[in-house]
Amino acid sequence: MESIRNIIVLTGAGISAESGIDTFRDAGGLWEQHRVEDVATPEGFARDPQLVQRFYDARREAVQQVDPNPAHDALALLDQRWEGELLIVTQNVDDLHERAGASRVLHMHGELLSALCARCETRHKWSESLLGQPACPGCGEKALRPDVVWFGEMPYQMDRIYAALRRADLFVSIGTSGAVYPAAGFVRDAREMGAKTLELNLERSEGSYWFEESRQGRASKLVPEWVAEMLG
Ligand code: BV8
Repeated sequence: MESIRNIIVLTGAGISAESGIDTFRDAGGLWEQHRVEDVATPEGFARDPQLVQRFYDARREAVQQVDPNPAHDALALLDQRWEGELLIVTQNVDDLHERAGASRVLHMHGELLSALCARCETRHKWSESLLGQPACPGCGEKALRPDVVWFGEMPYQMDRIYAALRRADLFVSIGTSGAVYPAAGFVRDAREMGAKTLELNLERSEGSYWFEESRQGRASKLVPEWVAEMLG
């Protein structure tokens, strides 16, 4: 594609759906099984830490039973081949982008396979349960929480994301409903800064209006097709 050098790709739960990871808002999704306020807010954690730790323990275990799908593989190929700037900003807390081989990945809402100490703020790669309140390897305090961004908390590396949005020639959104901010506002930011905008999603998202082009279908089909176009 002429004049496209810097690309920013935003991904959501839809890109991991075909790997067998529940999305949030689709039928039978996570938010049908749990009240957001109870499991994904600092207040919910303060109220019932066991409930929250069980919720994330189950997802941490589940993600280790599944594998990346062709959509993750295609983005990893683009990451390996694209000479221009590329940043994959994911709202997902799974590690499927990295397991597919992508390295230019930023987890704006955190990672399941990481524990954050609420006392010394150090992070630790973590694949086991946090329910038993294990001691923090850094300070020894029993203050480890899931290293994820809850509602009302500031997403990670926002300055790096806005810097990439400012430099982007193309903004692509994959598998996200556009319901959660500030991620849902990135398409408008990118567009206002002159980038082309493309949506790849099973159905039109809440922010579909802001995209110049919107393609509907499964990520495992749409993403490899789009990457083939980019690599020509
Ligand atoms: C913050 C981590 C201050 C934990 C998550 C402005 C207006 C209104 C409200 C707000 C606002 N600004 C802030 C808010 C409040 C709030 C918010 O947005 N509330 C919403 C509900 C209205 N936002 C916050 O609290 C954020 N923090 O604002 O701090 C601030 C503000 C500005 C700048 C700096 C600081 C923090 C939000 C982060 C919360 N944590 N996750 C965890 O995972 O448990 S959010 C979580 O939900 C995900 O990370 C993701 O972001 C969101 C789920 O959305 P999707 O990933 O899109 O998934 P969903 O199921 O909804 O949709 C799936 C899509 O895929 C569908 O469209 C479907 O059609 C499609 N699909 C399905 N299968 C496929 C497919 N597509 C292709 N192929 C398939 N096979």
